[in-house]
Amino acid sequence: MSTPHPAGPELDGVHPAWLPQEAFRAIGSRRTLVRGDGVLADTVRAEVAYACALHGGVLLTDPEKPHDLALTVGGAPHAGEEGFVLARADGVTSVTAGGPAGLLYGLFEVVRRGEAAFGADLPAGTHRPALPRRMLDHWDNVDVHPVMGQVERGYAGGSIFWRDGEPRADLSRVRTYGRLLAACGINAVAVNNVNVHATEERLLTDRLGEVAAIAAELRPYGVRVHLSVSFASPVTLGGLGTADPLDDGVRAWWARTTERVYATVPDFGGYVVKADSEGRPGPFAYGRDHADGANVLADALAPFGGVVHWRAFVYDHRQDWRDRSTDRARAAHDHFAPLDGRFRDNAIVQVKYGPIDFQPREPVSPVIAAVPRTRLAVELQVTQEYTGQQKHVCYLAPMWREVLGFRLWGPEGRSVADVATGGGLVAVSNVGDDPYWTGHPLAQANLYAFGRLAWAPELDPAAVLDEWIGLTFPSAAGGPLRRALHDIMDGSWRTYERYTAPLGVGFMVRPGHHYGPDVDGYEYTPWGTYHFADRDGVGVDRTRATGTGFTGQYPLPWSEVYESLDTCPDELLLFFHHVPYGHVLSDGTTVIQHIYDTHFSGAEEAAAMRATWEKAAAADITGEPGVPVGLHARVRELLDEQVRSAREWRDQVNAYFFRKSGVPDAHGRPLH
Ligand code: BDP
Repeated sequence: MSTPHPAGPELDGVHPAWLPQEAFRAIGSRRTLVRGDGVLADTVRAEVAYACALHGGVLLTDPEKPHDLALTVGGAPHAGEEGFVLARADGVTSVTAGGPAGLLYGLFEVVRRGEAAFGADLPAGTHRPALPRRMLDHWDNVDVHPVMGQVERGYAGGSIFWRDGEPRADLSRVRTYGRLLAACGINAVAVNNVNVHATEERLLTDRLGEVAAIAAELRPYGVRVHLSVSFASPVTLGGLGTADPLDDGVRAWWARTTERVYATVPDFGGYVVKADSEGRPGPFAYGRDHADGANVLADALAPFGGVVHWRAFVYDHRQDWRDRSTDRARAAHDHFAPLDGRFRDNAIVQVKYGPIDFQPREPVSPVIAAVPRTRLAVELQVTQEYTGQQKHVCYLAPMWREVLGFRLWGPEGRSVADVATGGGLVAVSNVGDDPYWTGHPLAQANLYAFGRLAWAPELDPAAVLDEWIGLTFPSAAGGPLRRALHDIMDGSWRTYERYTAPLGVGFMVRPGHHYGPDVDGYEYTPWGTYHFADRDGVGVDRTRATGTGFTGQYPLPWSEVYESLDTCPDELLLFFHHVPYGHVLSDGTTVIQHIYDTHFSGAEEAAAMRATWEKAAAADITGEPGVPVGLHARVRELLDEQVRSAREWRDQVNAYFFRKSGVPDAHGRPLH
């Protein structure tokens, strides 16, 4: 179908992210035997040949020749298509893969381990992904959208697929992207925005060739392509009078259209749909529900083994803020819990991790516990829409680790990751055509960590960061840089949380673009994102006793834990409760004093991050082969902005709550 990477994957002017040439030294300086057929095995051979050309080793195909590393497909059926067994004995490291994809992932596991893969003997260990689909959704537009630009919520330049309405002529960067994704375990990409505008709609029909061209670049790295489609397509593209999912003509249109997709892209992954959400068309217009809607697409995809990812992000964005019964947090559960059991087997309900919208702190969405007879995927946001927009360092793996490990039915019950084994883990991509891929060079770690946690949700975020550092800065990784990056990044999500909206209340961002503070920005809008601060207190009462009843959407023990002020975790207090400023938290501080303290310390921590980066630079990290000078300067500039912005957050939030409450800071610090 397609040839593997023809040559070196380095691109002119583009930073090679976590696979610079140096990362291949351990493999590239050895004798490696590769056995297997097909496009993925060819990729592995090309990768090994490339590494050997760089570092003087040899690629072998004859098993009789002595070798240091053997990469073989077959002989490990228990590892599954994507899994492999890794061992070292008698001076030979071996990867025995369950299928060709396992060979590719096994290769990158050896790359990750570097010299350690060729050291002491290693008992045979089976590696296989915990989640079947590990997917990135690109919110890329084909045309430049007048408000959202080329990439909606994109903070890394333009799209790597499209530019100004046209496909990019040179897709070699997409090939390199596929390589980076394979190296952290990602196996699926949706190439266009969930908000499917007129031009993007046509990717499904007359612009399908563009999708096929992208698929051809990603295929050698085991990444399948998915497409976001509009529910209204039978009308807008097919010229039918209706998109009613129960209409025979509509069903036939989806079936025909999907057949053509597979004729063009035989390994096409499936559709992603945002329906009846923020103005997108959906089944409600025809009096149908979301199971009806998802199933018509699922039926069209089923003969070809495709899946539809149907998003549960369904709510009314024009609600009346005075009527608390319309609590936006409730919406997804209200819509989807009653539909459990009605979705086809290849319809996957894709649920954002929290009930509102990718805030730095939310409780886990109750929908994840509410549809046991439905295949479910959890959606994260790698692009940092609400977490500093890739101007701020905010390493998100600790948050994702908490979400994935959250036990929905209490300590003995299943975790979010367990539930997601039915569908997978999805995230909105943070990649664009920026030379560093992600705008902020350190934001690459989020992309890498997403893939690794989707493969193994129990991984320790600091260990994942360590892997990323080792793979990204192999020459400098043993020195002060490793320590400096841990100091800056390990705790950066909590730092961000401290200087932004307090105690889980969320959404104190500037309306529209969502960068920087505006405490009341969304307070009187219809979007359903409120903090209800007045002179006496703050927070949203979502209890059953006196509030919106949202706590009742959780199973035990959480419905009770969140309902009670005595047991609700502090970090989610204002998400679930409206409390007076004098309410005392578990550490003995009042809510108002906690707001002041965290905002002072958060802004100080941001300044400390900048100092750490400067100090590490003064030691020995500038200049090749450590951290390239350009990268160092980019991070420094961005840290300047982070420090400025963190102070702005501190001052606005503190001043706001001081003026509302009239309570001074216990330590006499200025509140502006
Ligand atoms: C919100 C974004 C918006 C997306 C929406 C979604 O602000 O741009 O379209 O999520 O997930 O967070 O569909």
